[in-house]
Amino acid sequence: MSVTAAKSIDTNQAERELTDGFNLMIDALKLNGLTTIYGVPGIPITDFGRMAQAAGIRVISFRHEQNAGNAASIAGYLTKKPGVCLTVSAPGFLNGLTALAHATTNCFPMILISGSSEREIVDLQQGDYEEMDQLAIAKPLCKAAFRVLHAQDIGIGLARAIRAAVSGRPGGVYLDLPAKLFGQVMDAEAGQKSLVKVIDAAPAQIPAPSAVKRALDVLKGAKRPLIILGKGAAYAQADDEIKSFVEKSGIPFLPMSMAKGLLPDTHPQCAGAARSTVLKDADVVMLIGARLNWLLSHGKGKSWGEAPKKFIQIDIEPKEMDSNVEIVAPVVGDIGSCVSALLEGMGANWAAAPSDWTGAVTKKREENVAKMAPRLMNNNSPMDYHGALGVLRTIIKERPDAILVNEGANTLDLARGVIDMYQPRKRIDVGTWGVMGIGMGYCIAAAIETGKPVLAVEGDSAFGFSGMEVETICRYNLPVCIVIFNNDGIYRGTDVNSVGSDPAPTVFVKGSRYDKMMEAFGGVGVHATSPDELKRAVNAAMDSGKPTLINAVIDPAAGSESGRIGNLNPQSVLKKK
Ligand code: OXT
Ligand code: ADP
Ligand code: MG
Repeated sequence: MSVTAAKSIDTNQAERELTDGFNLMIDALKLNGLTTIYGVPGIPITDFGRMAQAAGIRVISFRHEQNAGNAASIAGYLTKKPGVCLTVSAPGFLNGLTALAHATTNCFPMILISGSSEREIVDLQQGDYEEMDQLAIAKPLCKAAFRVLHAQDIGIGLARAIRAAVSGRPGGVYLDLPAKLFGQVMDAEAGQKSLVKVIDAAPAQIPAPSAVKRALDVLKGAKRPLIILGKGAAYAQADDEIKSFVEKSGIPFLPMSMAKGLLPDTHPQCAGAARSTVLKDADVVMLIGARLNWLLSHGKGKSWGEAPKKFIQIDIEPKEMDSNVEIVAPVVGDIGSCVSALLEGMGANWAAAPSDWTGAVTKKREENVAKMAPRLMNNNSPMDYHGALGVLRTIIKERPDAILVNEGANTLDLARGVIDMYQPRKRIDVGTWGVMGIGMGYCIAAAIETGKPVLAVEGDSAFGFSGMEVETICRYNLPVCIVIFNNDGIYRGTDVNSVGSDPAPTVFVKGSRYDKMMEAFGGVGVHATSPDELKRAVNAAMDSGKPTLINAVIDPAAGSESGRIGNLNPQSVLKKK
């Protein structure tokens, strides 16, 4: 029975209990274990948030919907349950939509629930408060979109949204709830009966035995095999199976950014520090939960070298196969089931990968690690990226269960290479789009969903996209330590405008003190000018669990244009001096 169901007298004068759209939606969420909502209140969902909180749902109120949406998306990634974001109509909905599209692009399960204006007025375009045909706008940007018009359909509506978000390839789902729905009253017992507890929301998808055999045959014939682990493999939470498979095969593995830590970066088979070599020289590449998109140069071209390659791909989405290059051995299914089947098919006498190949990869890796090591030990002031990252690398080594949030350009690309990860799903970053603005939303959701300490390594530009949420972090007193790599701008702080008094487009106020922002809301602010100071401040923050923001002063000349992806940035050869 609904917690707050009202009593009323029906036409037959018999007393019966009533419920309404507010209560049914809350009951439906709770019934399905969706007990956290990330959002921004306002018309028509203000009371819904209050009532949800009163009913035991954790309601985390943000300063901007995009950050709430990003929080919901990463909650989905971390938990395999759809993260829920709640927005007001039109502008709030649109603010959340970027995050919904981001969730879909990254294959994170998320449900954006938005209040909306009255259908009758919207459809006649008569100018309702925050009028917008939200369902039509959301549709092309998400995996599925639904609208509920009647209270008795709330249960089915939410069930459809949950299944669409988590089954098959996960993604973002939009659920449109017009204002009138919330106040609709119905018989409480019938209302309870209308709710649906979703059973087996993401059913196992078992690969065909013939596909497994084909993949193993290709792998068996490889002289220089490589496994690429993507964030789909991390999402699948098949950590033990993946570890057993990789170790039994003896094949070098390359983790994509968010798959770092699925097996430790220090694992003897990890080829993260020999990336160019393994991509160029491998003859058989097995993709596990990774797409051959721009992050892997579409599986062709210079970075893949001259030698012909054979690709094996494990993915839950059949249409992913052959999307960029031919996949000679597609294995379609969920990663847990696929990897288990491969393991079983390998039997007891599987020959480990050829040792001349694994030896060559190890040698290259050790050379690169040794080359980088001295750069990480400098104590320069102002800091360069390597000096600052060297201390953060040690801190994560000492605190492997902390969650690392990372965005920026140089701040992202260099942190990815320098900071080793040791446990699955501990590194969360800009993902498939390379989007700035995920930072604070990810910090908040990571702290709330996992209860672990969070360390955010943020470019000063990147931080600006979601910086106001430091108030949210303080309000909920979350164990989040934000380190801002402050180089006075985007990529570098050294650009000048040679023709006028306006600043160049890539630079910010010089010598900004982001630490004062945190102090404004009662958190701890620290200004760090050397790696030693940075180390002390981060350790103090991680020990205390107090919301902390460290303004780490980085040499404005230290970065490069677009970090490691400068090749994607077109430059005019005709530009004026
Ligand atoms: O093998 P080789 O020799 O090649 O060496 C590789 C590894 O083997 C080696 N390595 C190691 N060596 C030693 N030891 C260890 N442990 C080790 N590990 C690795 O190191 C190299 C490099 O390895 P990596 O990184 O694996 O390889 P590589 O070649 O870089 O990989 C290729 C990629 C493509 C997979 C990789 O680069 C990647 O994942 N890149 C992601 C890039 C990305 O997404 N960038 C973000 C977008 S940039 C830009 O768009 C920005 N904007 C515009 C904007 C955006 N994005 N969004 C929105 C909403 N609006 C606007 C903006 C505004 S960035 C940006 C702000 C930037 O300014 P900030 O102030 O925030 O940041 P700063 O730059 O710091 O100022
Ligand atoms: P990365 O950016 O790390 O390379 P991508 O986001 O490109 O990773 O790829 C993730 C892939 O993982 C997607 O193609 C998605 O369909 C797939 N995927 C997600 N979850 C599962 C799962 N449980 N089983 C199989 N494949 C999955
Ligand atoms: Mg910067």
